[in-house]
Amino acid sequence: MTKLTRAITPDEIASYNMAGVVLLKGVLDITAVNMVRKSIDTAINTLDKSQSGYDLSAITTAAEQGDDNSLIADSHGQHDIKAIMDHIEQSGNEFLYDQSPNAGEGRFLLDTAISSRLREFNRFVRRGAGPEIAAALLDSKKINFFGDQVFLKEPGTRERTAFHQDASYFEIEGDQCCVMWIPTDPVKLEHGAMIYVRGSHKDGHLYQPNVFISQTPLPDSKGDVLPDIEGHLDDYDLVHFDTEPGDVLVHHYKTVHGTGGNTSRYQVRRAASLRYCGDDIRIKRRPGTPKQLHHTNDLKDGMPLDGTDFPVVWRQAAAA
Ligand SMILES: O=C(O)CCC(=O)C(=O)O
Repeated sequence: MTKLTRAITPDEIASYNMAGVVLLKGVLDITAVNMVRKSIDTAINTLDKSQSGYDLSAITTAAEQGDDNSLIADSHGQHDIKAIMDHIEQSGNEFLYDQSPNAGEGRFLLDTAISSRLREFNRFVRRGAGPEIAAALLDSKKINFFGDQVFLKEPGTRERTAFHQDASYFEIEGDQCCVMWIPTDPVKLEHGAMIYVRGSHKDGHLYQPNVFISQTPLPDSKGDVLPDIEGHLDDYDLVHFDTEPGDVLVHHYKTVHGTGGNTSRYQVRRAASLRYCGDDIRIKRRPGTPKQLHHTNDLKDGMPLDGTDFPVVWRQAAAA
């Protein structure tokens, strides 16, 4: 039985393929949205127990204040935060901030792999609408779940999310990978809506991953240098969408995207990001990418996605 409130249309599939992003209006029901919101809240309320959970606003504040003890205390899990902050300082890049009267009052929080910690969310990523959406867009015989992150920007969050391309953070290669951004609050530009460079999934570049709060690439990462999009917004074919709970924004994993801070006064912006892959995706190790501490298997170049780390969540029905 379908978990979608409606079918994905041929026009939506064409938009995904041509622009590298599509807004699927109202495809999730209220029960799914409420469960995702509750899961984000649970993850965020237990962020200190996650090895891959970060308060990026606390990190920018500590870096500005030269509070090395806090940066070192944060350097226990997925990232060496102190080394990354030193690397940003050496690069000469600034943190990317939005200006507003309340800038700095809110926090930018993120966590990775909450499906490995929260049973209901794990069920949703495997048995909810995500696999069906991926199957409709990726034209694949099977769909593997690849991973998840959650993002929260409180009102008054000054930190932008730097433009980046997910492909260079993911240790895979191929074409059939999509990312679903699932907002659980109404989102307009002022709350930190996702902004995409239309068609950038086809420009042939694999850009260095960056540190999100600055354009500085992650230490030791490889790839092309991403241009200064924030500094030249008019030069790019940018698109953003106002979204409501129930909507799902889906982008190709090579589509370049970023967001503003949340300069609104009262509205939090919570979203889950789910990643799914199709038949042609293979493992490709990349130096300098974020450690995926929840993975249980040793990954080798050329391996297809499989096993408990990348479960098959959808298969095409056999012909009768
Ligand atoms: O929500 C954000 O600030 C960034 C999300 C993002 O980059 C993603 O889901 O790929």
